[in-house]
Amino acid sequence: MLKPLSTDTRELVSLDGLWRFALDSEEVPEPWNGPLAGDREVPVPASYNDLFIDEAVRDHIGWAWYQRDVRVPRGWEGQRVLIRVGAATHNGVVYVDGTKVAEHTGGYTPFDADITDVVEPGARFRLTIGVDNELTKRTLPPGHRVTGADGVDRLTYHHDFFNYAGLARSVTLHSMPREHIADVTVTTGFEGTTGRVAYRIDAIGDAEVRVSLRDADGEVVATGMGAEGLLEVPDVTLWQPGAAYLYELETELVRGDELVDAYPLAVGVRTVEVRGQQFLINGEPFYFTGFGKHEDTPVRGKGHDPAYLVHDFELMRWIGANSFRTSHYPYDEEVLDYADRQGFVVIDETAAVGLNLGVSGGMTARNPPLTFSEEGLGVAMLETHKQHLRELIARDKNHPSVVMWCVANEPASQEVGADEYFAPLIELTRELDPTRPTTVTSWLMSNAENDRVAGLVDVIGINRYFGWYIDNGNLGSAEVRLEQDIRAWLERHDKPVMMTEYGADTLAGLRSLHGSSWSEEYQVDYFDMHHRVFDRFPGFVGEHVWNFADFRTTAGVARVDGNKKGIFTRDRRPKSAAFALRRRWLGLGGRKPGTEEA
Ligand code: BDP
Repeated sequence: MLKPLSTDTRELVSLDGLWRFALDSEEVPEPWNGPLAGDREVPVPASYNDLFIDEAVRDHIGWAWYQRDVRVPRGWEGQRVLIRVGAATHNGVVYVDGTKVAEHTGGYTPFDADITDVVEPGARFRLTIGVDNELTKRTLPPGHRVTGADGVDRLTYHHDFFNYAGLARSVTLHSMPREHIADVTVTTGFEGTTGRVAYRIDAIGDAEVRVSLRDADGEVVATGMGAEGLLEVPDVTLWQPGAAYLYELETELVRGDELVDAYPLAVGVRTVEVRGQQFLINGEPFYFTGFGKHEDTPVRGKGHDPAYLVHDFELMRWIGANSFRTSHYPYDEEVLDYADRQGFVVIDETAAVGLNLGVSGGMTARNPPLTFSEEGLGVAMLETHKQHLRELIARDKNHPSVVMWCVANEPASQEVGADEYFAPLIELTRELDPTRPTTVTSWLMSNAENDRVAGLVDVIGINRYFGWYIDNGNLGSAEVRLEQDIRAWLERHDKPVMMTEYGADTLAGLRSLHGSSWSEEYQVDYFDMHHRVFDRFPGFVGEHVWNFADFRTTAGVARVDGNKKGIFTRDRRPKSAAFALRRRWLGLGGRKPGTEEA
């Protein structure tokens, strides 16, 4: 799915800014039919939950309505006119005046509403977008309503981060010609000094397709005709972790001298491969250092914020991180564009978190049904999950920064039915993108012996909390367990194994002479212990600390004002562990500990 851009043939108008806002509880039955009730306004992009001093907004369950007036530019006569919604969490519906023009499910992927037939260039219309945050057995992530003893409904779910809602990403009015480039797919490779860019253009209409590839100086280095082809790039400069280099693929539809449509795409030439227990980028072993992150900031919630984007990358560079995982959902597209330009490596994850009915808000649930049984999440969830994968890969397939698809985080992979559930998903992922490896992160209760999913994926990602949820305060015992756990995975599977999560809650400023848990000293000791263990295994391919920063969670006994496993606080101040990690990671420089190059 191509991002809206302004090109020689396309235009866009940002609809970001303040919109009128109302909850469904405050509304008339058909809010799109007139101005919204009340005088609330909210910014787009932002989650709405933390904006007001009002629990009704913060804890709202169900539909909320956004509205503004929009004018279609006069010059758009004869063009297709669309509205791109970057994300509506988790269900979205779009109305132009009284007409419904789009509906979408999935809170972290974009969708378009084609409004060509219901608007007039030069005229104004009322745009209303409904956003529903309810989680059910059919949504990803899953969740459900629980009625308390007080008769009040609350949402519960099987993950800890707060269920922020709203229009957290940009909304754009955009135009494109009726005959247009609908999609572009590139895959890249190289042999010796010659780069290869295979491309496929899906076009609407019968105009001719023409492509040219420009280097970073704007020089044309290869050209092609036709909807599919292979471009050869002499003396190619590769896209490398930490040393991004981007070409631009200019795709055009032409009829004689007429330019029908044009769309430019950034292309990084690189390869990704799993060989034995190695993870190779451009044929070189790559060692992941970095984080599981969240889109989470004060006040804005999950609202995309380019200032935090730039600052977070700056902090990651400072600390020596070369990569991150988009835990636990696809991030704003701008994050990936920026990673492409900045040379960060990304593990791109779906919103499939909490496929684990044995966990409730981070705690163990009582007598849950088997997660993948019909009584649990069942076949309906499999269909939802497939749709999420299709949308993620359609959106992110061309990013050189993305080196692996994470199909799910911490499912109940030890339960009966997990293999039957995941086999078709992994197959679908490979069918949609044969060029990137797959992973599913494994939770603490699933180990090399009882796991049923690791055999299906290319890379084994383990989330481990020895020294936190198990052996809290006892790093000696935790070290033994951790070593046994990693050894067992490496012995059972001839696949790369990496740590996709390890972390300890730490209250910034709490110091301890005894290294007691929750203190900054404990977090440092906890990581030292892990790194000692990792370095004993040459087959290990990386370490992603949980989490980059403290983040907001649901209320609960296990969380004090949120999840405090951040290396940075929520406002991005370093804890002591940041300096210790920096020493280690800058020293490693992206290479496996113990290898000659390190
Ligand atoms: C893991 C989850 C992650 C949690 C973390 C924790 O993957 O989302 O935040 O545990 O408990 O199980 O801190």
